[in-house]
Amino acid sequence: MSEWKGKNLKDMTDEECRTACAEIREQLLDTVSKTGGHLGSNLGAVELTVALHRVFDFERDRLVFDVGHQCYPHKMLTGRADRMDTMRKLDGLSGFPKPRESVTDAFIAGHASNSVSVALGMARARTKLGEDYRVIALIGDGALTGGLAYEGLSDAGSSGEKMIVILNDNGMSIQKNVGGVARLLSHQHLKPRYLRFKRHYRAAMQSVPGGKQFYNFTHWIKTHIKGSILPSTFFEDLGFEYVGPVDGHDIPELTRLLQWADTLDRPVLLHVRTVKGMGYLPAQNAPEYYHGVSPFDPEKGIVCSEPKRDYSAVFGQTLAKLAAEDPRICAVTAAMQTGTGLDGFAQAFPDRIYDVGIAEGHAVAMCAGMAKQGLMPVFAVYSTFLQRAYDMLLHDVALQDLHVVFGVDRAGLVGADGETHQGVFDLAFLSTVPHMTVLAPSNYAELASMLRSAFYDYEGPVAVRYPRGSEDTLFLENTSGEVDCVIREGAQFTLAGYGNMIPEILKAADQLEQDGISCEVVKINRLIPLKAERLIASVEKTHCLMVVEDVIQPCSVGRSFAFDLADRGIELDHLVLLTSGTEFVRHGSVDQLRHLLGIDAEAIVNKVKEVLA
Ligand SMILES: Cc1ncc(C[n+]2csc(CCOP(=O)(O)OP(=O)(O)O)c2C)c(N)n1
Repeated sequence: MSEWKGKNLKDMTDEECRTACAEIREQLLDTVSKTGGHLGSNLGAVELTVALHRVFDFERDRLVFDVGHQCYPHKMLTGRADRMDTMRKLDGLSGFPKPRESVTDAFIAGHASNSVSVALGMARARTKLGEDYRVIALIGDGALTGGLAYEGLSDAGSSGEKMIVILNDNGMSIQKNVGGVARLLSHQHLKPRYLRFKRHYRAAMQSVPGGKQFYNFTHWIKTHIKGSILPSTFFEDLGFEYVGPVDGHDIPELTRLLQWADTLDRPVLLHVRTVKGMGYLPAQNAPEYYHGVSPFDPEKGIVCSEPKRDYSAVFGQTLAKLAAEDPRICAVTAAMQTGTGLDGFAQAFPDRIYDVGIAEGHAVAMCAGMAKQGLMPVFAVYSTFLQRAYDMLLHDVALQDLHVVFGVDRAGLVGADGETHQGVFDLAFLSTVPHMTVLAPSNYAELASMLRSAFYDYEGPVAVRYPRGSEDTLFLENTSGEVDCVIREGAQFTLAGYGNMIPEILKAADQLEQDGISCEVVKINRLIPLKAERLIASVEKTHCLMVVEDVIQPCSVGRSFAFDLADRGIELDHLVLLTSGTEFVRHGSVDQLRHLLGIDAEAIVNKVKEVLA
């Protein structure tokens, strides 16, 4: 049952629903400003979510969120309001839909543009199995820039399946939405007033003798006249019954239209206009700052002080320097300009940055075209979203031997966003791409040097993968000139790693030294192709090796190295490979997750002692 403060939404009046919306907004602002998370999208979707819960029953009906970052009001209406302050914390609620949390969460989401495909699959399953429930996809205009959405719409429109696609159009992706889709949506128009008239006209005609035939005749004439003099909407051409745009904050109107959509036995697309950040002025006025927030004071709003210095910022600054020297360099982002640190670059070189929308596959194929014709593109992308572009990387870049640079941001554990966002897979898939180079800095200086190196010292596809957040001051040396190097000498045990694992390994080595175990630490800078001569020399000395990584176990560097050792006939007394394991990694802080996965300093110390014992 969908309820707010103990009252079933289906029994509430419009006025009571409005009050509920105000209370939901208040709680949203209060909790998200403490926990961090997605604010603007949720504030904008409150009325829409309430209307949906008024009309449908999501214990049975299926609501498929696109991206899923706008699901907070849905969680609050489905028995989780009192646990919202645990959201994104270890063992707390997830910031995305999670069927394991509630039967009302129909499907896990996190990556954009798949909702229509998933919903169509559900609708087809329902029809094939002779079951009876509704299926609704809720997709934003930003997610509609992703090609996958059109594959779903094209199939769904022609399928004839009873389903509803709700397009939540707020003109925004994380930043202002881009491209032809944004323009297309501003032209789509079919007045709900016309639909109301049509509804009443049909009802009236059906109640008089012969009225039904008369209605069908006039409907036929209207359709043909309309078709010949008015352009149909894009969605109608795809096979949807299109209605919109409607005010997405008008609960009675939304309720009526959803009820009407529910009476139709075919695919319906309801185009809803909402205001991102609705009800909280700072977020309404600057929605790009309130898409995803860290904890902040709602009284003051987010104070935009000095831009913070983190790996993304250093990437952007370095790229701008390189671009100033070399006119061939240009940057590509898939709707993540700010997140990947490219705002400064965009200001300095507005005609050398391309925001392609949430379209990672297209971004990589486009980079391939740019590289083929003489440019030096860099695609700045989060590790988790690069997953979308694996085939383009193989087919359009590597196979054609093209020099495209990848700035792979948020590589490794990312923390609170959880399973859908952990950057633990990139190494596994990049390691299968022929001619691929992967470099891994452990501090800002190394990131800057490696980025330059990626452009000028290598050919083919080159990825520089760097963690989320800031560098750890425990290791500030720039060792990027070497493919691997000894950063601490020792005699008994070799500890190896890269990226964010280096400070953990150094802490462990300190502790082990105090406990009487001398460890040599080898840092691997180039993960692919792996040519770790220093590491080999070290293990030939110690005969004991532990490789520590925050990536999925298959295709980890440690595994590749183990094969290398076997090839060379080098046998070790002890070989320990620590990784993020073989499972999806849930949400929690990065420190907590490292601890749980057994890849923090403490776990390294314990494991070395255990092995030596
Ligand atoms: C494949 C993929 N790339 C990038 C992202 C990052 N991302 C999360 S939300 C978002 C914007 C979504 O915009 P829209 O669908 O319009 O929803 P809104 O936030 O405006 O409600 C982006 C780019 C993602 N989730 N998935």
